[in-house]
Amino acid sequence: MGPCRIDPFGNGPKRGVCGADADTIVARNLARMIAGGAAAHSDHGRDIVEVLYKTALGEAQGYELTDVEKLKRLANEYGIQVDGRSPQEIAKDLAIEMMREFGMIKDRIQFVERAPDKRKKVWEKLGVTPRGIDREIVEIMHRTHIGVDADYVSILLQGVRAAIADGWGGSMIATELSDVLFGTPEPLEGMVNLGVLREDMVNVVVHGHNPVLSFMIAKAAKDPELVKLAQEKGAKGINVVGMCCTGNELLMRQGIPIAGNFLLQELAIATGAVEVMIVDYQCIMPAVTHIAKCYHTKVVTTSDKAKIPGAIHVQFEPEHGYDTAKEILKMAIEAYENRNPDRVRIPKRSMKLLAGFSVEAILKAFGGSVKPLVDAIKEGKIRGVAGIVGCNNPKIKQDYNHVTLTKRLIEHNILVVETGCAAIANGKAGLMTPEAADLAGEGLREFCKKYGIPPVLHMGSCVDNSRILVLAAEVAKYLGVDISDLPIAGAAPEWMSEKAVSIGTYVVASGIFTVLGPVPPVLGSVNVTNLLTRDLDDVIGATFAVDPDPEKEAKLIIDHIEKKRKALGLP
Ligand code: MSK
Repeated sequence: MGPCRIDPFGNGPKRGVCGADADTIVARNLARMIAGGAAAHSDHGRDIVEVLYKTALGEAQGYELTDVEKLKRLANEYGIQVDGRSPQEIAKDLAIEMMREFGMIKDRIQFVERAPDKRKKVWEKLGVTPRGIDREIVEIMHRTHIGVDADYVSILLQGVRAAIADGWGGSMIATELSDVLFGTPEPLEGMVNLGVLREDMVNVVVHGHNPVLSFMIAKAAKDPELVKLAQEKGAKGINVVGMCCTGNELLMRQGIPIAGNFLLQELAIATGAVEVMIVDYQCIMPAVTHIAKCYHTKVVTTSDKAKIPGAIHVQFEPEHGYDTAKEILKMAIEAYENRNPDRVRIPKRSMKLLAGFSVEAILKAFGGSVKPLVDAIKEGKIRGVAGIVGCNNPKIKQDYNHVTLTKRLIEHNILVVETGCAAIANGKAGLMTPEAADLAGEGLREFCKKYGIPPVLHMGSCVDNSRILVLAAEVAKYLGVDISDLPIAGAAPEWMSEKAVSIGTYVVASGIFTVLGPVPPVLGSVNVTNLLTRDLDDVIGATFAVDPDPEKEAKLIIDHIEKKRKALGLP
């Protein structure tokens, strides 16, 4: 019957052959983007649950329960008995409970309980409280099939429900269990940009998202047998560096350097100094194998969900995690011999940054509570908080929107928290050092110097946007208000992935005004556009805004924050 091509702007047909109009088609397409993004995050979360389960059974080689305190806190939230039980027993029960979150056994996902009561009531009234993570995603695919849901409001509400299931479900599970397995991040120094590649070492780039792979690679790279092997080949050792969000996961917990964000993945190979790029899934351009062919670089795929023509596939299973990591690293050491020194061009540039700002670390920096932050906001020293997240987009000069927007906001005394490629962008720009406080307005500068923090806090990877939700919920609960009452905002100035669409949707659904740089594909429907940018405010307390100019994005956020301050009666 299709493809569904109509002409909402001219004199062409206004309905498809089945009768679907622009509102239906746009809403269906947008909902499917949300489903794609929520599925990617949540399937990543599911993989971590599996590793937790296998670790609890002693079947995951090289993995351990690192943050047992957090494991116990999570078990308490799930009503799992903690006293008198071993961490392994608790972890097994927690993993089983979390597996249930994906299906239809429960009628609401557990972490929704972390939201302020007022927010939960908004969700209940709209019927968007998620029941199961997979269920909401599958239901989008069902509803958007030919001849099912044709009402754009109804379709988009299901999109909202799946997005909440991502942010407060799949992504939050991924974050929390990664902390249990690999440690809850604490502030630590790291380096970022292509200059972290080493001319005198075997360079291994880990790229993708799931820390289950990258941690094992980082661990095995210290194996004396492999270090010796690398030295025998003339290298000083093995240099593991990150790319995109799996890089953020390693940086946040171990200070392992990051070579770059999304648009640097091909350029890392083009330095001629990368022996192996090891990838898991998400945001990996198939182009990397084409670039790699021009050099001695091998691309190794490790997940049967993400195979790339031209790559070597080594299936990574947690049961043999350490052995597989060693096998891949041996490939890298062998490839080092084939490196052509005449073609090595590593840019000298790299930048110091302070990362590791989990919610726990932020609260610790403030003496154990959100009070100092809230007091600074109340006094007006800090006007508000903005979360800047998301990708690079080849339609935008790389990092320009991220950096420009961030600079303007800190100048206006708005504390910025970041994740994903946005965080890497501002790390490269030098905005994540305590010294960067000198670029902030007077109040924020004073606050940062008092607590020894940068004006831009690195909160982790894409799934770690869930940390921002938890922080916002903590502040709202402390003040006895809804998240939508707070002087806070979100932005995705260079977004491009479906995951970013899901993130933007759950951020807005959580009550946070969100500015997008690139326009999402919704302009074909005036009704959908109006709903997203205007009418949602009445029902959810937040909307999207779109502006490709970061200076204007900053103005939108500053105005919004001042409006919210006024409504709260703040000076
Ligand atoms: S890696 S989803 S390009 S932020 Fe998380 Fe970066 Fe966007 Fe991928």
